[in-house]
Amino acid sequence: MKNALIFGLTGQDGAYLSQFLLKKGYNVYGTFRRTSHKCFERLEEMKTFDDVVTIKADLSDYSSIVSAIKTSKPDEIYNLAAQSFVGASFQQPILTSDITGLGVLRILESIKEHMPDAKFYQASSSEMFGNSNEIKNESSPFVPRSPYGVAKVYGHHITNHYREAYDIFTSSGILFNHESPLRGLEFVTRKITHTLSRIKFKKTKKLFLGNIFSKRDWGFAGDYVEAMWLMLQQKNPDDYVISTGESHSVEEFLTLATEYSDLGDWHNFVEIDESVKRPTDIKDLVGDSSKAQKQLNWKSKTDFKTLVKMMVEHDLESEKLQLNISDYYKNNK
Ligand code: NDP
Ligand code: GDR
Repeated sequence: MKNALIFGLTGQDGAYLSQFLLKKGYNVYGTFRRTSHKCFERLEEMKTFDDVVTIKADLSDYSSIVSAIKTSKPDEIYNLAAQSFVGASFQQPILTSDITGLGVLRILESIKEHMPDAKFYQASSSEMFGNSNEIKNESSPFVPRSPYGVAKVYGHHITNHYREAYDIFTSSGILFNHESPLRGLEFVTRKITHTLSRIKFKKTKKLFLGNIFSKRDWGFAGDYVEAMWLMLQQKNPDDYVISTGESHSVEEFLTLATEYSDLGDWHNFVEIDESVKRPTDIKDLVGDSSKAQKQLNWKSKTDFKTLVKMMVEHDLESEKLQLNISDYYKNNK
């Protein structure tokens, strides 16, 4: 049995990847940060919590990274940990650079010193590309437009450097936006589906959004974690763009989600909040994943409509469940 170590186990992708690797028969280890609140909710939802070994580690703390690597003796290491919210990177640029950028170097140094035969996956991002009308592939230039994007470019280049300089198996997945019912509540897709379900159940009245004309290439996280794994099963390390190949605007997402929530015209409850808009943003991002299709035999399976429907249905269901639970307690006082 192979050992896998996931940095960023508690995030959206960590939850899907842990489930995927457990099904493949891996011993799965994953890192978490001490928090004052519950942090394993996603793993509980995916029913993987009992089957993974959790290790406390923070990407700002080199010794905890070394310790995680020594404890798990991994064949494969997946770095999914990051300050991953682009919006927050404008308010916390130094923290973002330290975790999302330098954090990658701390892992790579630990691998070089303690586990040089382990294969390493770096979660690179389409945010590295920035604005231009072209469809992006592995050769497209990086012109990032946020502190997050800049930090990811550093993580990407340092990953390639350790491949070249020290012959370590390091691969980067340049993933475009991928969403799911486990997506963080601040990202626009989940913010929309979660708030719509609260409007539906009369817990709130308004949905405040920023630039609804932004377009993104949105896929399903469950499909994308398979690509991460496939990259580490290749003979040689490499970089791959992972995307669906089509983009949709936030407005399109909102319109469809409102329709699936049966809430009428979204103009009745959506307000544009200027403070949510970013100092710089990317207008449109579309990826060309033909290299991954050819070399990894990977293809995005879930289309846009199915993704929106899945997220809406999940959030409506959980609001309904919460309502039933509170009714139950009211009736059984
Ligand atoms: P999430 O924000 O859901 O998860 C991020 C993970 O990183 C969480 O487990 C979080 O822990 C952890 N983390 C944050 N700060 C630290 C730290 N200082 N030390 C250790 N761990 C930390 O992101 P996703 O799952 O969506 O994304 C996974 C990776 O892929 C990220 O690197 C992201 O930047 C990248 N990416 C994501 C894309 C997407 O569309 N989802 C697209 C392209 C790249 P905690 O739970 O404690 O906050
Ligand atoms: P993104 O995702 O920045 O692409 O980064 P996000 O969902 O935050 O924004 C997408 C687009 O929607 C616009 N937008 C809003 N965004 C948020 N969060 N909230 C709003 O209310 C809102 N209104 C409009 C944004 O301006 C933007 O244009 C995600 C993250 O997962 C990164 O970690 C990852 O690297 C990239 O995707 C690829």
